[in-house]
Amino acid sequence: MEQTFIMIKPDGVQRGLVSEIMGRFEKKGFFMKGLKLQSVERSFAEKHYADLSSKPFFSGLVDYIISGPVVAMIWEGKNVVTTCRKIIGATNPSDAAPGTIRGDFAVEIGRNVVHGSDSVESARKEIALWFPEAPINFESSIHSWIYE
Ligand code: DAT
Ligand code: MG
Repeated sequence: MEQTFIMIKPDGVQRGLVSEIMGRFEKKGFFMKGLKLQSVERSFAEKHYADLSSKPFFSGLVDYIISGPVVAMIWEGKNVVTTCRKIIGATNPSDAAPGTIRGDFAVEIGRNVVHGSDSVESARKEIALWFPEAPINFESSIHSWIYE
């Protein structure tokens, strides 16, 4: 089944929003297939955001991502990439609808608390980068209560 990479950024960790953010994906009916608290090195953050390296905000973005530990996660489910982006909300929290994570918990674009892969292809790349170890394979016992 489809997987996505979700990261709770340093501000989300410091502000104690980890369980709130994880709970939204969990309660939706997606399954956590990877989880770790991780300090991020500059070169690793630059790799994660390589597509944005020409943007004027790139160095500030990298400084922010390495400013404290992050929570890196794999989530699995039907249409999980697109649906998690909807749950997360617009990049700029000023444009993010109430009810989305960024709409509810963030104000500034440079402190938008959470990352989610933007396509199945980037999810595949990001999962490979953040979780090089063998994936954990299990099926939740409530799977058939959520999926037909
Ligand atoms: P998203 O995180 O919604 O996928 P993105 O991939 O375009 O957005 O950008 C990655 C992060 O970079 C984003 O979460 C916040 C920051 N960012 C994006 N556009 C920005 C801008 N115009 N000014 C400052 N930071 C920006
Ligand atoms: Mg992005």
